[in-house]
Amino acid sequence: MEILASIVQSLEEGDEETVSELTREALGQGLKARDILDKGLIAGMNAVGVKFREHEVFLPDVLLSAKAMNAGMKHLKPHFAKEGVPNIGKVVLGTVHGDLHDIGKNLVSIMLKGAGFDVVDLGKDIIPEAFVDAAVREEAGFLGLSALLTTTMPVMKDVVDLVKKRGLSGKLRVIVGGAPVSEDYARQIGADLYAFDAASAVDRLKAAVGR
Ligand code: B1M
Repeated sequence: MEILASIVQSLEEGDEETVSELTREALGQGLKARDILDKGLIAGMNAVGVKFREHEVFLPDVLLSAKAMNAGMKHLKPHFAKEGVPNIGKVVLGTVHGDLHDIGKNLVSIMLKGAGFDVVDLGKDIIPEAFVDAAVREEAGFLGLSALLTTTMPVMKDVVDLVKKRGLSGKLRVIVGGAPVSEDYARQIGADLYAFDAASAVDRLKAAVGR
């Protein structure tokens, strides 16, 4: 079986050790980090998501797959986060309150750092006040919000509203993303920017700082 398919399969099985080994091996074979991520780790996680929705696998299985994904991502991280890239802007990033999904947000963080952004990652389950306080404290130009649940998407609006209430609109721009979030939704809640995935988050933010 080709190595990317093996990564998908091991990730579905939640086999952390094998995913880690295969990811390292794939890099050794000269495969691009981006391909290993998209066609191996993300493809595997998507397959797990489908099985989870269809009740073929359950939460503990998904957690094992998530751990396996992180084990693979550890090897890819240095390939995305090039050292010595000049700092082109500061982003305070996190997953919104009530939401514990952080794999996609971590990817966004890695890719932004790789593109030269200074990223302050607050983690997950972050309340609106904590987002805005951190952005002010860090003198960040951007707030990056991630949500994976339809039930936590409204927290993004709370953050946008708080940015406005504190008179920070324009100075502090909000970028939102995550599987259930759309360009339309971003517009509806008054967010400044939307990105479909980590790569487009880099593109959107680079464009916003004129790069
Ligand atoms: Co949960 N989960 N989960 N889960 N989980 C989903 C999201 C779900 C779609 C699964 C399903 O039903 N098919 C579903 C949500 C349904 C909905 O709201 N419509 C769901 C559910 C229901 C739940 C629970 C409620 C289950 C329960 O308890 N009954 C529970 C909620 C817990 C909570 O958050 N309060 C729950 C728990 C969990 C785990 C803890 C087990 C685990 C998370 C582990 C972790 O993150 N550390 C988990 C996982 C892993 C998933 C799936 C399977 C995979 C998510 C993932 O990591 N994808 C997911 C199904 C799926 O999405 N296929 C599912 C890989 C990742 C790379 O993609 O996060 O989409 P993603 O990130 C992308 C883009 O979205 C984008 O870029 C990333 C990649 O380029 N992006 C941004 C993300 N943030 C961005 C920010 C940006 C820009 C782009 O700018 C700032």
